[in-house]
Amino acid sequence: MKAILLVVAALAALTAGSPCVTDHDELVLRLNKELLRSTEEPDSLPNPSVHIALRLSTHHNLAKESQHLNQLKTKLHEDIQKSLSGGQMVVGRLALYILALKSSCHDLDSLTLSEGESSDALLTHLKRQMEKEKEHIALSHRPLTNYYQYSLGILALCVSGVRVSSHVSHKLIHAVQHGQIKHGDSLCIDSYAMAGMALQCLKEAGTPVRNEEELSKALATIKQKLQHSQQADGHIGNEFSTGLALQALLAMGSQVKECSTSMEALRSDARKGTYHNAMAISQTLPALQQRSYLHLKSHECRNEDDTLVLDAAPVVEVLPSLTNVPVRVEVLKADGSSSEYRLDVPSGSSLLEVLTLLRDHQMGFTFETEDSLWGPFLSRVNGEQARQTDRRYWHLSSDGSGLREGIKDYKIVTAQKITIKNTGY
Ligand code: B12
Repeated sequence: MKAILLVVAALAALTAGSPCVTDHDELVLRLNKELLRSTEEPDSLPNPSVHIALRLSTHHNLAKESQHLNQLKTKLHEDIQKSLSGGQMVVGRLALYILALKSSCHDLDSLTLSEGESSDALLTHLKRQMEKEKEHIALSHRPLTNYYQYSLGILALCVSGVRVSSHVSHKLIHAVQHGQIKHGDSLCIDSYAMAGMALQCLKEAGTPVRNEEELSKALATIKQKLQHSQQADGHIGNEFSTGLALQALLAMGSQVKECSTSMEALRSDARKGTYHNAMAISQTLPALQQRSYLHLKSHECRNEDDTLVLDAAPVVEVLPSLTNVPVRVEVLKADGSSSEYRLDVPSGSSLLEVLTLLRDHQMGFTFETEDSLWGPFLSRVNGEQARQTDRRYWHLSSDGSGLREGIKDYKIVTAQKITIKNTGY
């Protein structure tokens, strides 16, 4: 009996001391604060995904969140208006903007965008953009943007109580069932997750679809794809898709226990500082708090906590690195021609710093970037543009492995060969 009691006591001590029990709240709070701090960066465009995560969180700083909402309504609004006037697709950003407004319980009808002569409500524009996407899929089997944004569009309409046309939903269901959802040339967990939340929303809203059975099958396929993509360390896809995948599983009714391996994978990444990009935090924090974008449907902005305070910004002294590492940069153009550059860079430099050094040293290397919610996207190298309209992009890899971060976030600490390849998808 004494022995059994000892075992029980030892087990209890073990569980109490397990990492998922001890530092979960602390990690969530840290990420929450980092996300709030990111809204204070003066130059960057206010990020709607950050706003959604702040609003879905348990802890709030209502004054700062309201300031951020105002920035979205001015700066992001203007940015979307500019793109729309220039004839560009705005599905993803508009959908995130609508979800962000919804997360703050803002009246959606009070805001309009204009296209040509007419000025219409945001949801009317989103519906119109989704029609364009649908027609493009009918013609060429892919959206003008991508299935991640197409799903976001459906989700934003559905969460706002707008009926999504059965033709629009059918195109997503079909893409899921025919494995057409890719990131580059590999399976895109992020997009399957977003599709899962969008289709689940339609199911719960009782939205008429072309075929009920097909909708259920697509949801089952997504669930299965997400579950089968879970690795031994708990990641579903990679460290940047796991949060979205968990959100989708939660939305689709799966139980995601706080001590599950996937949750532990997120916490372990958070401890290591993997989530320093605000966009990455914004897609992870809701899952850590057992929340998904579907919660926005019934979100009420009442009796909210208002205890989240920012401590003084930590003073980070960046000491110049004493060690240099050799880097080779290879550029492979669309016609197969290649150029190689060699240089030594201070250990810890970002790839963006490396490319800037190369350009400044006038080795014949040039590059340009485009801003995105994730940071600078490499768009032109040595005068050659890899365009989304041509289904091409500059793929980044290091010693043959695809980078899992962009040029600003990826840090170089060891000798390596970076390959920048104009790739079709
Ligand atoms: C679609 C997509 C792509 C498409 C974009 C073109 C298209 N078809 O629309 C393609 C295939 C080109 C692509 C490329 C890359 N991608 Co990508 N992409 C996505 C995805 C699934 C959706 C993005 C989106 O539309 N968002 C919605 C709109 C509203 O936001 P947006 O900011 O305006 O969208 C633009 C940017 O996100 C940009 N973009 C896409 N990927 C990346 C990656 C980085 C690092 C940056 C800065 C920008 C960027 O393209 C979008 C359309 O214009 C996300 C998934 C996610 N969780 O966000 C991954 C994701 C953002 N991509 C990722 C990565 C790693 C890349 C690559 C670096 C891969 C590589 N090894 O080369 C490259 C970018 C290289 C470069 N030239 O700078 C990671 C980023 C993780 C991180 N911590 O930075 C994500 C999160 C996927 C993942 N889980 O790993 N991507």
